[in-house]
Amino acid sequence: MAPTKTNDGTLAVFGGTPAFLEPLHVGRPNLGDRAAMLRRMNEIFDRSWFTNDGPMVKEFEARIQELIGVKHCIAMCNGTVALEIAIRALELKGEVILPSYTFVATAHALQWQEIKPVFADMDPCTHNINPGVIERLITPKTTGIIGVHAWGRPCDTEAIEAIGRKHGLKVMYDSAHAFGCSRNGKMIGGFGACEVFSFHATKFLNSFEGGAIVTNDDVMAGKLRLMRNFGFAGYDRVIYLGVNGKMTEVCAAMGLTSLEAVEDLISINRSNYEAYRAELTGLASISVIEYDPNERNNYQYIVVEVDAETAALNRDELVAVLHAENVLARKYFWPGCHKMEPYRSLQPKAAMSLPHTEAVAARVLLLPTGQAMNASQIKLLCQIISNALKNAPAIRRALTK
Ligand code: T4K
Repeated sequence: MAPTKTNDGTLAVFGGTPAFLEPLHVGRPNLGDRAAMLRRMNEIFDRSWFTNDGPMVKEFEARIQELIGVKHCIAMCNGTVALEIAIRALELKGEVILPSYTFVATAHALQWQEIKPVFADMDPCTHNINPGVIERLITPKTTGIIGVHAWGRPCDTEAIEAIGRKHGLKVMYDSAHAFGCSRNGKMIGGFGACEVFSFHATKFLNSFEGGAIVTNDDVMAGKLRLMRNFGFAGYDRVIYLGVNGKMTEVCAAMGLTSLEAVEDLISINRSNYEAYRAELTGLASISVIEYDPNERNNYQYIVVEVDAETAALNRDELVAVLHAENVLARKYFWPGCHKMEPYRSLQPKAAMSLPHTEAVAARVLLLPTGQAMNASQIKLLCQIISNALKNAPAIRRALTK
């Protein structure tokens, strides 16, 4: 745990000592049972089987299939390559509709394959793609829709898939944030033609680097396994166009160790989330996004909205205050994919149809959680926010000096 200061509470933006003597990161990796991980590492060394569909990868895939209730899990080297392979396996081309409010990897996975990402606005209440705007973005070139379950809160899968069926479009999901979450009682992973998880170090389920495509489609699963391994169907026999998307044994070992810790991590994340809510509720113009208590959530993200119209300090000013205190709050997914290259140059007018994306991207900040945080740190962090709001005019002056 990062040590905290013992001074008089003067905010660091005014020259006080930072409240936390070491940086608090958003996305600090969580660790399952270290001894179990080391045992698995030893097994890998003893077996001398390091990658190429090894036993740890197979076990990891089987456990995920069982946990999610899906027929096939194909583990990959990371979420971005998994997205690229899924897009290719679905034979998406031309144009694909997706939200602009996502990590840039979702858009890059399309553009990398010369498919145009067509950015849809979000529903500001859910931060997910607004199904109501999708139909007007469909052109003769549209082949698919990618929904993103931002912060693990599922998209409106019924509405998106109904549009897909109506227009003959394939639907897949970027479920990078949503491992362990459910919609209407059904685990994320079972929706659309396929769903893609990320197991990056910063994610709820962490395999150092990693990802997976999950699907109930047998034919697609067969194709995905070939594509992941250069199209090999046996020694010297290549029967399909493929790439290297394989997960290593060490990553699978970490994934298995994280899987065993899932319930503990949910409980830590949830109690952090509730501590933040308790401390921040009541602060004018600040709100913490809600998770549906009737569903399974991983509570991996503490997402705070700062109402730009009424807040004493805007989001960027609050982030500057927190950074000065060694709290490395993040502005995900600012400024929106449409404002990042190459989309900014390729689609200079995209912003005109993305008002909610722009507004939400300007008011969201993420705070640290997971095993790295405890209740007293959360209390202190929230006191900094409260203190900053009370001293807004002086902070503004200090920040513009
Ligand atoms: N789709 C969505 C919706 C996604 O959010 C992501 C990834 C993807 C697709 C792609 O999946 P992958 O190909 O990554 O599997 C970070 C993560 O690198 C990225 O995985 C994640 N989304 C994104 C939301 O966050 P950056 O550029 O912000 O990373 P960085 O280096 O600034 O690290 C984030 C914070 O985590 C830092 O404050 C430091 C801390 N950290 C990070 C690592 C790697 C640690 O404390 N320890 C660590 O080992 O993208």
